[in-house]
Amino acid sequence: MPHIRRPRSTPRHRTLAASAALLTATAAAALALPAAHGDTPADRPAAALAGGESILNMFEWNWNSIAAECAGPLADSGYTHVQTSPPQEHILGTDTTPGEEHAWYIHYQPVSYKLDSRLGSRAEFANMVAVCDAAGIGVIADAVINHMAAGAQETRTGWAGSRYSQFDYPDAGYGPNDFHSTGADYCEIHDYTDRREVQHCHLVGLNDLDTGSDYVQGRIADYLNDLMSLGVAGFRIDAAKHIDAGELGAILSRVEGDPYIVQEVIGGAGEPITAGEYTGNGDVHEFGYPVDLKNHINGSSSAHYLPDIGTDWGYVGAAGTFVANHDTERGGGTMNHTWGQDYLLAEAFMLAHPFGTPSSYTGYEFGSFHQGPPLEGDGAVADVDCGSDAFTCIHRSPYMSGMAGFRAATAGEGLTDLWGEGDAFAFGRGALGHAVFNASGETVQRTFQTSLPDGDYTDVISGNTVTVSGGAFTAAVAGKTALAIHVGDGAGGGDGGEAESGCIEVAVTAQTEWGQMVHITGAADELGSWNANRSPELSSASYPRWTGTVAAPAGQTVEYKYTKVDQEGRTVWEAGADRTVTVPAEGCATVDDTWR
Ligand SMILES: [Ca+2]
Repeated sequence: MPHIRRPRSTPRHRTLAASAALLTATAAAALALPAAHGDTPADRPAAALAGGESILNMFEWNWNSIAAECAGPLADSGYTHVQTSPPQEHILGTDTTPGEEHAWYIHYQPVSYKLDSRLGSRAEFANMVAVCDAAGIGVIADAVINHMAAGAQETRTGWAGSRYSQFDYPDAGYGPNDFHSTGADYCEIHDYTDRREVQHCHLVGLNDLDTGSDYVQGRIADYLNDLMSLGVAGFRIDAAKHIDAGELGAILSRVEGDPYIVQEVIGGAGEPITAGEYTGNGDVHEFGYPVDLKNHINGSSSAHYLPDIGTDWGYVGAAGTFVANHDTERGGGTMNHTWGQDYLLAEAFMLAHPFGTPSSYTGYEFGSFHQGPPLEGDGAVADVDCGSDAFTCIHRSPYMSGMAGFRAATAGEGLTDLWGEGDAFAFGRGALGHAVFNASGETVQRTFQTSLPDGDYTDVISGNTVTVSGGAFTAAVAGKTALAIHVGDGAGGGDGGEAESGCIEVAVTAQTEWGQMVHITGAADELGSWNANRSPELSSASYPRWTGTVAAPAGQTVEYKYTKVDQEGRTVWEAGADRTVTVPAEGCATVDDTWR
């Protein structure tokens, strides 16, 4: 329908360059207290993820790098979805606060709905969705729909060349009549106990869209439908708390298909807007969950209470669970990757426990709050090179990728065979899996009762064999580590029908640091299914030549790479494309390579 803009006078107010620091300061303040809301039964029009599914939030990964990860290490990881950073056109880094050029938060300042950003082009986005889809991985896009950028009085140009100024974004189809609180009504959000202010005023100067307007709802739905047409599986709704829940529902009702929805609603004590208002639209990120994980794994509470985690702890029922996100990892309210094994234990627990829909997190190392990711000379985000740039690639850890597989294998089963003491605990998932978590500093050695069938299993974390006999297994679980076994791992639990076994005689020249071992890691089960911690270790007897004979499926072409794995399971991947070797029907293939 035609949209007629009625020009208004330009507001007198100075527009601040939006600072996400303020935005996140608000979030951090809200995190100080657990969310004070009840459990509202979900009556959602949106698709829920199934019990075995899990999301990997790949913050600031560009589209080509996500595609490569979907086709490689993620394909067999157990993760069923990835979440991207916002894909729409954004402001230029030069238009951020001086001293914060190229900050990550420019993605949260839309200029238009063109799928052209420093993370990649529309064609690259579409290719990523197709590649991930082919690997069985759905793509969830971060949708910034509450606001546009913090436009200035003068006309500026966005990443894709769209011109804009305050309350005027012609390439998005928005003029002054499409925003809340313009002209004499201009206001910014200060009082979080005032519902109208939170939803109608401007968040740190970000131009707040009139989401009650039929036209604006249609424009936002057009954007989401454009992403749906490229095959995305769902949306994370940024700043959902700043949009009336009913208006957001009206927007989502105009989206074709059946996307998964998870909404950012940060509850706070004494605030009128609660997560429970939004469950009619889909899942809501539960911000109390990561705070409780931190307090129980490395805080004042004992870890063995964690198996009880759920709505009894005051959480929203349709909960999106997480250990950290891009705001909280910087704000200090939750753990982040610098917490090492405590962080990995939290990720592993979240994936092992049935409550909620989990979003794991992988990002990059940063020295300051606003620091952006590695960039190319033209300002585009550089391709990820695990092991040699700032991207942590922590998701390749068995505590994450392997435990996503545990979640998939144990779907539909509740908790059984609970045990807990101090900061160590264990639980089964019916007859499908069993996990032990040791957040203490001491080794836990004991016999665990389990409902798993007798047989040999492969520990997802260490790759070691665990034998279940007579409904129990005995294990020594070192401090700050975990153990997880499940049926269907190719090693036990009645999983038969293995392919004929062939072999590869491996030699690779590689320099390593003290404590690192070289592995051959590949797509085949025998090579760890791209999980380096489960892949065969080579011998250093002829260092720097690493050698070994490893099992591989006979008569098949096998993809592989070399990895360096240290005693804590940290993995460095060699650079370049996957290698391939064809294993003969009888006898071994031979490879003689040099680390890249
Ligand atoms: Ca709003």
